[in-house]
Amino acid sequence: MPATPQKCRSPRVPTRCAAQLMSESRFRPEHARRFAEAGLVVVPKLASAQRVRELREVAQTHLAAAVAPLEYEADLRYPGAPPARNAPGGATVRRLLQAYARDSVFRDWATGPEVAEPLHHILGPRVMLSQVHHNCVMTKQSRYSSETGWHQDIRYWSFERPELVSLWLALGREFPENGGLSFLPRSHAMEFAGDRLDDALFLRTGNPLNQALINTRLTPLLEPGDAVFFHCRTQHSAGSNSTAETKLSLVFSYHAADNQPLPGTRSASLPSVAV
Ligand SMILES: O=C(O)CCC(=O)C(=O)O
Repeated sequence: MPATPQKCRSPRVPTRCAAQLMSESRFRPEHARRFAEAGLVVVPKLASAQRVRELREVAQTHLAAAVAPLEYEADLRYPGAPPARNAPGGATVRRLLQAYARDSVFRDWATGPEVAEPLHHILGPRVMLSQVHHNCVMTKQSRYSSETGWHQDIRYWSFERPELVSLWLALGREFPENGGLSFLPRSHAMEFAGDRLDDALFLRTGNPLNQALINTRLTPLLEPGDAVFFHCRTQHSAGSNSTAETKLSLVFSYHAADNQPLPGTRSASLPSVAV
């Protein structure tokens, strides 16, 4: 099958843009194999234009009205974030939390057929949505948005096996200048010894091994409705948003039914939902 045109770039370093990570318009079994190899796969147009419009409208309404529960940029204090909620820009929302419980449009997407089919290929016949991890609309606002360093999501998650999949859906265009995600392909299968990580378990960018790896970064350019499936061990990062428009992405995480959250941990604090 001919490769689709490459659609990746990085403004900072030459990017190895792996065409094999970009799929055609529908998820197929080979995409699951690519996911297994690279720790991520991009699926263009997973959501229809109508679906994106509905999701985006609810997200924008909830953001404008600051509908709780919310996470603020100031809460995390990543580089570029306001230092406190009462500082200038302190009311900048980072995430609309608990998307699944917010509105039926989010629920329908998170458990609908466009999502379930790929997840069954990747995770097996019994897939569960975690209400604890991601389960949010991720925003990058034009002022006061922050940078997220290289990390693996599993670092703070507690499951029987580190085998979760996150589904990132672009509700608008995503590219480096508005804080689009970058990934390190194949990092899901790598081990990171202690001195390669800082105290918060972000990759130390000054470490030569890390630097060589970071040079392999892939930054998919996403159109509305494009999706990225990525492994919970895949290293990823994002810059701040230097454009005038807020970036909105819908993110859910999934696990197999036989890979349960560990009892008593935060990961087990809300019931997962069958997909
Ligand atoms: O958009 C960002 O700043 C980072 C998002 C991220 O890394 C995540 O949700 O796991």
